[in-house]
Amino acid sequence: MRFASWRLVRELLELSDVALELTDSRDPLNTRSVKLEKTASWLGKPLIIVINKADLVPRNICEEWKNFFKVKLGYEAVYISARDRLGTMVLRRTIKRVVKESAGEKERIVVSVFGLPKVGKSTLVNALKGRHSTPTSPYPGYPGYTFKSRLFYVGGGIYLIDTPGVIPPEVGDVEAVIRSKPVDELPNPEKVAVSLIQKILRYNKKAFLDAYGIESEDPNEIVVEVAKLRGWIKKGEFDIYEASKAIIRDYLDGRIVYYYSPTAQ
Ligand SMILES: Nc1nc2c(ncn2[C@@H]2O[C@H](COP(=O)(O)OP(=O)(O)O)[C@@H](O)[C@H]2O)c(=O)[nH]1
Ligand SMILES: [Mg+2]
Repeated sequence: MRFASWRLVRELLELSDVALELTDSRDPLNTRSVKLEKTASWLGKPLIIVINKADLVPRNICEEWKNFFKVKLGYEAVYISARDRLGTMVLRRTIKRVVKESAGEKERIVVSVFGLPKVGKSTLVNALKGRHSTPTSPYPGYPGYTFKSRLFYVGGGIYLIDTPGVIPPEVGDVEAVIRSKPVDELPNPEKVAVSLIQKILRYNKKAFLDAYGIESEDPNEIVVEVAKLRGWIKKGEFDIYEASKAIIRDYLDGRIVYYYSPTAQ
């Protein structure tokens, strides 16, 4: 996993007419990047907050987040499921409207895509590309930029820059930790899993009952139970290390139900 430098982020923003900030609908607050939002605003680029993985969260919660970002923070916001290709038409319309409002009618709209690891940037780019997209030539005419990129035409006058801005997590929440590295490379996954379980149980007491049939609400017990269920034993003891990583992966993959409302802070 390679994070974008903030220099690359600035260059991508400068080249685009509008930026998409992808967040995970299960925890938008800890998967947004205030630094990205500020950088875009400083460069005068409009930014749309895209609440992705809406298929994992009830619709009314998605609506609440959309309103939170719009009304409380003044951003354009849409919720989508990139995986299921739901909401992509609304996203396209929003892109066009936002660019029109900020820069007037444009024949060609260039869009950049940003977000923390695993929020769904690649999935969204593929969903928008569909079968009909055509790569254009390398992004021309910008001497002095540190990266080479291509534009993909995705229809309707919209072009995507194919270099995603992978934003390094800034916040201290466990959400940032699990996205900072591939799960297999996380230092101390046992501790990370316990924090993650605590976080999940705060809003969903039944999360581990539903996901694994485990009744316990004690984080350490839950990890042991997962090791038992999978039959993971090492040197005569339950393999807490592997179980911890499995729980983190199951959460990232949406197999453990978790979400909260913006008013539940
Ligand atoms: N349930 C669900 N999963 C998604 C969605 N979009 C992406 N994913 C999954 O989230 C994981 C990370 O997606 P990816 O596009 O690689 O994220 P990236 O790191 O931001 O490029 C993958 O397992 C995707 O299948 C979505 O809308 N719903
Ligand atoms: Mg990706």
